[in-house]
Order: sequence, then structure tokens, then C-alpha cells
Amino acid sequence: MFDKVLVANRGEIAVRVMQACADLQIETVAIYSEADKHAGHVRYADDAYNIGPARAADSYLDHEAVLEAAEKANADAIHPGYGFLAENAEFARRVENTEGITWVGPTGDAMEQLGEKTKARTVMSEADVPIVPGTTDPVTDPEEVYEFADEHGYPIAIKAEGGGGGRGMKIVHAEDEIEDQLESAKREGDAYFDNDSVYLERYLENPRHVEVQIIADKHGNVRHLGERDCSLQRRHQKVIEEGPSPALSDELREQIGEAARRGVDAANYYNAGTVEFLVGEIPDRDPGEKLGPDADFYFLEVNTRVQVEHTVTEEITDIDIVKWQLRVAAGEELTFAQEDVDIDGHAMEFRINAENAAEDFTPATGGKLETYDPPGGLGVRIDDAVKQGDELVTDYDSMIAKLIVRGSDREECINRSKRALREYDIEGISTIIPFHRLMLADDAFLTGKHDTNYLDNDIATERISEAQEKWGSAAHANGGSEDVTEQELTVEVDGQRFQVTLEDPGIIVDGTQQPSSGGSSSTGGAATSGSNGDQTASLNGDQITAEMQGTILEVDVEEGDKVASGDVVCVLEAMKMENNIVAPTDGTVTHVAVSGGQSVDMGDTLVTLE
Ligand code: MV4
Repeated sequence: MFDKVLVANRGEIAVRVMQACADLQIETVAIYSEADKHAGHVRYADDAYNIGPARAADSYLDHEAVLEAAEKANADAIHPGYGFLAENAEFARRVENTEGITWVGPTGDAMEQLGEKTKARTVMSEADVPIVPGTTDPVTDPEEVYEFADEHGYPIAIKAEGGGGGRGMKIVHAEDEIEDQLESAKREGDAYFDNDSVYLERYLENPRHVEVQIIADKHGNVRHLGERDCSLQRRHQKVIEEGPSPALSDELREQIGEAARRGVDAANYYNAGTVEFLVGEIPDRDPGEKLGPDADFYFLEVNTRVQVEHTVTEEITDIDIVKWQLRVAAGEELTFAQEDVDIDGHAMEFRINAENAAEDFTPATGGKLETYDPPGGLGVRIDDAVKQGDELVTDYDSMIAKLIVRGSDREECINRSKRALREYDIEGISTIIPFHRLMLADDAFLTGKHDTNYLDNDIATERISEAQEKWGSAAHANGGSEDVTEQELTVEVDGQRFQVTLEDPGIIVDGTQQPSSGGSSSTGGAATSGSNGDQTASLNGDQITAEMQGTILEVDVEEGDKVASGDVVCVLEAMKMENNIVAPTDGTVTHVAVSGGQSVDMGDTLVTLE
């Protein structure tokens, strides 16, 4: 096994990999950019190296800088996590060719073979894995598209060879769109992937997105660890992932898992990987009725890395995927057979993104985690790399944490997820926690009938705004700057505890405090009866006295006035807060001991009642 692993990544996945290293008693090395000097993965590692400026191209993506850090640190392996260099075949090859350093991942050649879409389709098809009807050779001439349409009909997907994640895919609904869409797919392929080669597939209208986790060693053993359903996506960004899929019957699950295993086996692949499939959904399926063995499923693409949502599979199989990545990279053999892989219970992953869902999921542009108090308890897992008081780093992606919840079945998992999301206390920045809570009250999601288009086409934006209002932490629009006007107070009424949030400095509520606004506030009619809160005064015999030192801003009663319990008698400013002093009982004012502008000490009499 390795002695010291450099983790070429940041954030929660870097910490996740380091935790697996710790479990294997391997030392860890972090790399970090200027923007990440105080980041969680740097705090976690045994050693850390600054490898350059905030811009990823100048740090996390800089092959030279990463390798140099590995050599300086004397690391004997590099784990890339996901994103950044994880699927860079050139870098993988370079590490493979560096004496004394092992790449924790598939070979550069395997990445290339499966990353090139028509090659992957060919490999899969030869291994008897169903592929979406289409071409396995690149297409250049519109004539070929016309012919394809004659044979298969519309709609047709024109996809860039190097594509993925929704980029470089064009949909053609009719003959007159063919030439334009073909040109546009080529252009995007060239721009994004430096590859203008495209191919064709029949376009499936409302598929589910199901992916199978694979782990393979260097001795030819390949295991599949069941599937995850990632149909809940927004503009190709996964939002909630779960496993097992709520839509698959056990027979179909077995077929898809075995197909993935065959395909990866045929590619001579090792380490962790994911095989993505589209599964034809039946439009008005009864949720109790799962998709059977005759349902259509098609290979889509292979991800040659550990994925964000690998946690879901870990929770339902009890297999530590990252640990196995390290073991198989070190040459160890898988110690479990396919029939030893047991899917037990249900798990969901909620991406905690620093975004405002009500504002079209705009990422936060800054802010500080004023409060960061994640949930815990049975079945609740948090993968993160932040702590309370951290400034948000906005140079990379917006995901600050992942909440993973496990239950004995989907229902328990959902109820526990509701509980955990309610417990998750983050203040200072907006997150999509309210959106997750909305999904856990959403019929399509709860019944598992949502397909990949659900969030983009069918969810009303008003519902998202309402969720944000109801469950979002308010008053952080100013990005956590000093002049936050919101106050949270705890009050006890007849011994019962209430949490009160004051958001508007113009509102005066008896028995609570509010920021001073220059002593010009009006109390007219604002007194409420029966208030028994923090009045900053006490009735001493029949005298109302000040409970703290301060200044009288105004006096609202005169001798002889009849007051009811709860009426404001005067306003005391103390520590820049205005405090409404209210009558604790009904009575008549027999003496007013103070006047506006007067300083009072704690215990001074303010007003006497009879
Ligand atoms: C498709 C498809 C329907 N038919 N291909 C989108 C991302 C890219 N990597 C593949 N994608 C799709 N390919 C055919 N022939 C629908 C999608 C698709 C999708 C796939 C997986 C998850 C979410 C998706 C959302 C929209 C479209």
C-alpha cells in the first residue's frame, strides 16, 4: 500500500479521499491555490503545498505544478477526485510514466477509449450492451442525417464526439432543421472539446437517468455496486441522487448492472467508474408498478472517475469506494464476489449548493458562514470541508457540502431527510436547502415518477420562491456585511420558549428590542396587551423600574392616565437598542419620574402605578 497520497483536488472530495487514506493509515498531502489558503482540505491534510493562483488553470489544472508538489512531498500516489484533472488522459499518462508515483484511476488509454463517444458505443455494442439506435461512425454530411431520419424518424440527437454534460448535443425535430443543427453541433464540439466530429442517435423524449457504479482491479475482476437514479437534474446539474432507483424492478436492475459490468470488462478497465444509461419511462406508470425486464435501457456514456454521488452507493452497499480505489491502484485484488454485493436500504444525496434557487439558482458571490451547524444522528452523513466562520470561496463550484441520508427503505429515507434538512442550520449565505425541502414535499419526486426533464419543464418557479421564503434564512441579501438589521430573540412566555426573528427595524413590538433609529420612533397604538417579555423594567411594589442603564427616549404617559397591562409607558434606549417599557398590570399612573432625554441607572424608578 502507499505511504503518502497527494490529493489533486479541493473541498469535500479532497477531504473524503483523505479520510479513506486515514482509514488505510496513509499520510496525505493537500495542494491548494491562493484562494484556498484557509480551506478545509488544507486543514485536514498532513502536509499542504501552495501550487499557484486562484484561477484553476494556474493551479489545480497545472500538470507541472501538481507533479512538482507530489515530488517535493515525496508522495507515492496521486488521487484526482472528480473534476479538475480526473478525466485528463494526458495527465494520467504523465503520472503513469513518472517513476515512483502511481495514478489512482484508470489508465490514460482507457479514459480516452471510453471518453471518445463513438469508440465507447462500439465497445459496448460489441459486449452486447444495448446502445441508443444510431451511428458508431462519425457523421459529416447532412445526407447521412436525412438517411438516418428516413430509417428511424424524429426526433434525432446530433452529439459531439467529445461531448458530455449536455454540451454539444443538438436535437432535430424535422427535416428543415438538419443542416443548421449539424453545423451547430460541429461548431460546439470544436469550441468545447477541440473535436468537430459528431454522431447520431434517436432522441428519447422522457428518459430516466440511471447510472451503475463499477469497481475493477488490475487482475480482471469487475464488480457492479448497483445503480443510482439521477433523474432529478436541472440544466444537466444533478440536484438529488438516490439509490436504488425508485423506478426499476429487481429484474431490470440486474440486467442493467450486468450490462455495465460486461461493458467495462470488455474495455479492460480498472479502478472506479460509472456507466450511465437512459431508461425509457412509461408516461402514466403507476408508481407502485416498477419498470420490468422488458423496459428499454440504453448505454449513454462512461465516467472514468469517482463521482460526487458515489456516497449513495457506499451507504446502501457498505462498501468504501474510495478505499477500494486506493487498494486496486496499489495492485490489490478485490476481495468480494459479485454475489457478495448486497443492496440494503435506501439512500439519498442532497447537494448543498451556495445558490439562491429563487433567483434561478444564481451562485452566491461571497459571504461568510455566520452559522454552520450540520445535522447528525442515525443514518445522516455529511461530507464537507467547511466550518463555521469560513468565508465562502467562490472561485470554483458552488457546492459547499453534501448531505447523505440512509434509511431501511425509501419512505424512512425521505422522512429522515426531511428531519436532517430541517436540522441543517446555515446562516450568512443562501443555499438550496429550501429547494430540497420543496422536493421532499413534491408529488412527482415522492412517487419517483420524475424524469430528466422534470425540473427544466414542469416545476413552477413560484413554488421555488415560496420555499425559499418559508425555509430560507432571511436578511442575508447584503452578503453578510455588518449592518444586518435582523435580530433573533428568545423569549419565554409563561415558561414556554419562543424563537422570535425581528426583520424590520420599523416595527415595534412590545417586550422586544429593536435597533435605535435616533429616538424618533412612534409607539402610538403599538402596545399589545398581555406581553410578558423582556421589558427591561420591573414592577417594584407599584413602581416600574429600569432593568438596565440607559436613556429615556420618550415618555408616553402622564399622571392620572389609565393604562392597561401591556401599554407602553416609556421608551428606554440602552446599548443602541430601543426598549419599550410596558405596564405589567392595569392601573392608574400616579407619578412619572422621568422625562425625555434623561439618563437612568439600573433600578431607578420610571413610573409609579396604582
Ligand atoms: C440523450 C437524451 C435522449 N436521447 N440522448 C444529456 C447529457 C448528455 N451527456 C446526454 N444527454 C442526453 N442524451 C438521447 N439519444 C437525453 C439526454 C438528457 C439527459 C441525460 C441524462 C440526464 C439528464 C438529461 C437531461 C436532458 C437530456
